[in-house]
Amino acid sequence: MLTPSRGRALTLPAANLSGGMDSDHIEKQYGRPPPRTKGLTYTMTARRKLAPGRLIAATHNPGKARELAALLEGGGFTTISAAELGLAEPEETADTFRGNAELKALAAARAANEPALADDSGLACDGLAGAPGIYSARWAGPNKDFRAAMQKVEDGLKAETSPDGEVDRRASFVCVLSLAWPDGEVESFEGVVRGQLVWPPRGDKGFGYDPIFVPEGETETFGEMAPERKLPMTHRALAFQRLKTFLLE
Ligand code: ITT
Repeated sequence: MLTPSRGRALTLPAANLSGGMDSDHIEKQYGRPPPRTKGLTYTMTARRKLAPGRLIAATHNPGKARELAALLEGGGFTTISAAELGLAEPEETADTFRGNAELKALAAARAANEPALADDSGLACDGLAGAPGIYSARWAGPNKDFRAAMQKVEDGLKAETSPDGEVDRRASFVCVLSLAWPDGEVESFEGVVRGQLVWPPRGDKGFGYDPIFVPEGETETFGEMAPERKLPMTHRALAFQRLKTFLLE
């Protein structure tokens, strides 16, 4: 069990503060919130680090598995997915991205007796009050028909057209990455990328909702971008950057 370090002040990335993830985590683990010092600075705990080696990508989604492997390569990690290991796919019973990411990471880590990294992610549309959100995979149905899921998003947005004919096309891709150890320790980090939804879908290079999402400041959809161009600007890469800062370096 880790003990809180004394007096090691660290400024957290903004998303961790606004998401309250780190203060939640500290409160859960030590029974009290982190001491607040000046401004946005918390006195942090010394966290368990992950040693390079094999890491389980606790996913059955090949698009995610590819992106997680690309993010981890170079740091001395090789990944193997839960699908490749034949691990069961746990039911996503939580009502938050973080809850589902943690349950997937813990299930894989316990089943394989090795650390595991899970990703729970999705598309949150402003015009649909955040839907499909944690239901992003479920909107594609059992056959994983993302053409139908994207059509459902578009139909939903059109149905919400304002009286002056405006369709709110703003959206976010959200990702929570959770790293779990077999003894039940788990750490989570969030990344969000803002963008605009387009119709019709464009490009076939990505997966899921990529063909309808244009990230802020870009003109191409994620589906039109080469994987090396898409990955660094994703919700997944942002979450990974935070995880790396705290757990890998
Ligand atoms: P695992 O639970 O096995 O990881 P899943 O596909 O069921 O796979 P989620 O429950 O996290 O994963 O569902 C997230 C869905 O959101 C996913 O199926 C994608 O369609 C979509 N999504 C997430 N990240 C995406 C990205 O970078 N590009 C396009 N779509 C994405």
